[in-house]
Amino acid sequence: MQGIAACIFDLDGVIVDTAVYHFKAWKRLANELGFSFTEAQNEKLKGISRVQSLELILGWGGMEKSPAEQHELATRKNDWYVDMVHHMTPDEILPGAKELLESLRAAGIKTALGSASKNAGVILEKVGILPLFDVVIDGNMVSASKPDPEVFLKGAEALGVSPASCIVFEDAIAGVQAAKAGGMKVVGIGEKKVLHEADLVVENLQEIDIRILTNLYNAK
Ligand code: B16
Ligand code: MG
Repeated sequence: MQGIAACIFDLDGVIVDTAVYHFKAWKRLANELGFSFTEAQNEKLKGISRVQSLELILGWGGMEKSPAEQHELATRKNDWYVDMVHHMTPDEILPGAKELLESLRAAGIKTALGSASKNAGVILEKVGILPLFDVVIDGNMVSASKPDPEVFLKGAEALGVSPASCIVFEDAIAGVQAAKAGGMKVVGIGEKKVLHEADLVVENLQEIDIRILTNLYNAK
């Protein structure tokens, strides 16, 4: 049997915790519009695109905006968010992520990023791990959001490997579903009771090594 050809990583919640910056920027926007925005609401936006996030937030605030106004609001939020991520440092890489990427490279297993974020490239650059990815597929390159498998299938295609030979790492339910829909094995990062559709769930990437991945890959 052929071994694992590639690992594909989600960004927010797997490699870095950008959710804290999304929260600050969305909260500022909601407050400027005159309503509150909670951390619990922010949880619901994980893995969801910027446009879909804004639609949900406006709904929670009981507001309707024209497409042009929505575009202006999303841009305003993104400008604040981009300002914050420009100050990110390598200290913000989540536990185990860099070590796993390095060990995959040493073992000849390809790596890709598969993120909904249109800012993925700059974030990887700021935290200093862009060179550890063979391919980056981000929100600028896909038309369908997770749970559609497009982002992961494009990653496999760009790497020149079959979807069945890939393992995906995801922290969002929609992302786990996207990987399964693409015919890939998936490791959930987070809570078992939330990510029960994943093939394996761990708290963080420190718990993962190539032996564990090989066992997972070879299991039915
Ligand atoms: P942007 P992921 C996602 O990242 C975030 O979880 C989600 O909260 C955000 O709305 C989305 O990226 C789009 O981000 O506004 O930077 O394009 O988990 O798919 O890496
Ligand atoms: Mg995520």
